[in-house]
Amino acid sequence: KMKKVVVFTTGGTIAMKYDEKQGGLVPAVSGEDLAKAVPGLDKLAEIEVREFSNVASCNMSPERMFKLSQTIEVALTDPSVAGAVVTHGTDTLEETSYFLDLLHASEKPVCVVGAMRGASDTSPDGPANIYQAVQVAASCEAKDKGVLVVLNNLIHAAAQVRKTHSANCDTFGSPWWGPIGYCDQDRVVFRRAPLGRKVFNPEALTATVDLIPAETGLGTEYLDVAIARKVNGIVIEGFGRGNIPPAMIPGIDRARKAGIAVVIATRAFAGRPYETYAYPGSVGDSKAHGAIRGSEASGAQNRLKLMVILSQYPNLANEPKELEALMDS
Ligand code: DAS
Repeated sequence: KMKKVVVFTTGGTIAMKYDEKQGGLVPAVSGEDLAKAVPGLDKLAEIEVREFSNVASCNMSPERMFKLSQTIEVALTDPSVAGAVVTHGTDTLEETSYFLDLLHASEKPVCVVGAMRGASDTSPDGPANIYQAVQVAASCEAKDKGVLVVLNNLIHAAAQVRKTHSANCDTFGSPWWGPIGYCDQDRVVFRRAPLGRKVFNPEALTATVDLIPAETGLGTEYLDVAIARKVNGIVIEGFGRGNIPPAMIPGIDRARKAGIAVVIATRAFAGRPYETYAYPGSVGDSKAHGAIRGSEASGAQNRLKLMVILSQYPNLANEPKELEALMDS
């Protein structure tokens, strides 16, 4: 019997066409049309298309990601459903994929897919990418590997993938790690599996978290704005090992006094932030002022993770050791 795959469409260039009046690509293609544009899709699996939204991915928000996650997980509880595919704009695809991965306990595959060329462009990449995403979602090999990103024949783990080029079709990469598999004509080939996934299950997404990039010469300006906004957490994207301008440190003090969790991430593509150094602005210094280490994921991903964790365990904002154990994993 043919496997069933549910395709959730959210929008993105994959579902866009050129509009002469507006002079650019705009959302134009329905979920049904998307599936119809893929020759041979019906031979891979029984497809059910559900339109979740049709927006450019700059409109994605953590709240929408949470709703999408809940919708997918409910669909996957149906024993007749083998896996899910999500079509998504590539701009924030790595955020939504990571968010879905954080909440994905089922062993069934969820594949997130996009396209760099619009549906009306010459040689659109969307149809081939959708074909491959369904191929992966319907495969036994993809089971128990969390949320996967499938584009340009390659399969990436959600926690490792980044959009690396603003326009090229070969844009998704997993810096330092590489893809975990690829799609071939007859089957899906995996060579690695992501390790160390931790799954959370907050009832609602209640926590707010701001992401603040360290900038050379920066003081407490943005930290003070976040404190005034009464966020529950702040992720600072530091340099290299997580070092930040020393003039930001008094802002960490003020945030911690207000009960706001402060997490240090790195703007480097890979590697963990760590208290290697003891000079002003180092992670050692930030930690002495109440901040904690995040993980080797991007600042944006650390932000989403902190939102999820503080939504599930609000009291951890004032338990730095326990919070760090969850964040740096
Ligand atoms: N249109 C952009 C987006 O929605 C880019 C894309 O989808 O490739 O993210």
